[in-house]
Amino acid sequence: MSILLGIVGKPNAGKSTFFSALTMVDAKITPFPFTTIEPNRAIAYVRKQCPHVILGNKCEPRDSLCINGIRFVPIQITDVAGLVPEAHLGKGLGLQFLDDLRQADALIQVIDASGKSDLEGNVAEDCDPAKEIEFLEKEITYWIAGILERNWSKVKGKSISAIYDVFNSMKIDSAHIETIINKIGLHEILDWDEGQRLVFAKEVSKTKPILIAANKADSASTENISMLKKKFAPRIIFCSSVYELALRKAAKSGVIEYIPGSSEFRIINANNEQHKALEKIALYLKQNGTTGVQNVLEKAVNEMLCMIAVYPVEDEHKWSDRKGAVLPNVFLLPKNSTPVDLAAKVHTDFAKNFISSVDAKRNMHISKDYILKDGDIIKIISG
Ligand SMILES: Nc1nc2c(ncn2[C@@H]2O[C@H](COP(=O)(O)OP(=O)(O)OP(=O)(O)O)[C@@H](O)[C@H]2O)c(=O)[nH]1
Ligand SMILES: [Mg+2]
Repeated sequence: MSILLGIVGKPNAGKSTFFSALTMVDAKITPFPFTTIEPNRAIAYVRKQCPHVILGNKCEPRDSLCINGIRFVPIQITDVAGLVPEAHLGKGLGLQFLDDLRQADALIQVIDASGKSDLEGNVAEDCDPAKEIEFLEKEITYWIAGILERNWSKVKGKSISAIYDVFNSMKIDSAHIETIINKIGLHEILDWDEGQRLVFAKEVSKTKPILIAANKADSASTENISMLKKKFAPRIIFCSSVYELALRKAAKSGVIEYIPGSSEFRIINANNEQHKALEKIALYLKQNGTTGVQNVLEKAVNEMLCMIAVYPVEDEHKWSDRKGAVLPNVFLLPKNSTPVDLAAKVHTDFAKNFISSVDAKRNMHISKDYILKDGDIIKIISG
């Protein structure tokens, strides 16, 4: 199963714009709250240096893309409805729709750094974007508490292993739950009162890491930007989803040449109006490096989830599969993965019958406990 990132935040923050910019899937975007009701889900790509550059031979990716030596590795992202304060009391669309995020490995909260919309997503002036972050954390805790409440009658009076299943379905493993229970000193028999269940939910909510995408940075004041940086660095990245979306669309229609996430673009064929709009974006890129959108995704995958890209091959000399396709596949694995973990990703039988493995870059055998590194090219030898 590939990685899934969930996009959350208040209405009108630009979640769907952020989602579209990353996936190029048309999602409904309007300046009004609650535009998105049903979740959007699609593929986005994280960038990695493609090792074909070292080899000097062209690669033939099957499960990913390679543009100018950059490998684009697919992951999934999902964009859901907006969340408002007191959603747990039924405000806005409530909390139930967050259940679409159960399978998310991590969350990205999109906030309106410009402060030009209130917590309900209505157009306003001088709103404090930091408030968005505070209320969302609280609602996420209530969401998790709600999941526990809905299952409580089934698990009440049993030993803790009874709630492992509830949270395994949220990609939270049993070891985490056990650590939390020990940390907050709860009984291992599920006889907790409501207050204890809420304390537990608060701890569980911390296991879903949240990265903050400070969106609409193109129209945010310098005061807002420095305040947000001061309060939330290093888990905040500033971005402009409208600019990233505009660049990708312009590239798709041949107006410019632009590689997603890069710090520049080249105009090919633009009319006056397009020139003007592109000049504004070029200025933003000059001042900020990139639009920041792709950086959010990559920080989530590389730094929050600590994933590395590994390339399995069958021919360790040509870095190819049996048919000669160079570096056809790439897998994202959590750091500290071993060749056996890679084998399991390729095929369960592969891991079961694992014999040994070769590091193709160094052309040497490696032990089955070897800790894989980002960019490794590995041949698995299996019985
Ligand atoms: N200036 C600026 N406006 C943006 C940016 N991203 C989105 N917007 C605008 O913000 C408004 C809301 O965008 P959406 O993407 O629909 O917001 P949402 O968070 O999905 O909203 P809901 O689905 O209603 O929760 C639209 O008018 C967008 O054009 C940005 O980076 N900069
Ligand atoms: Mg939306």
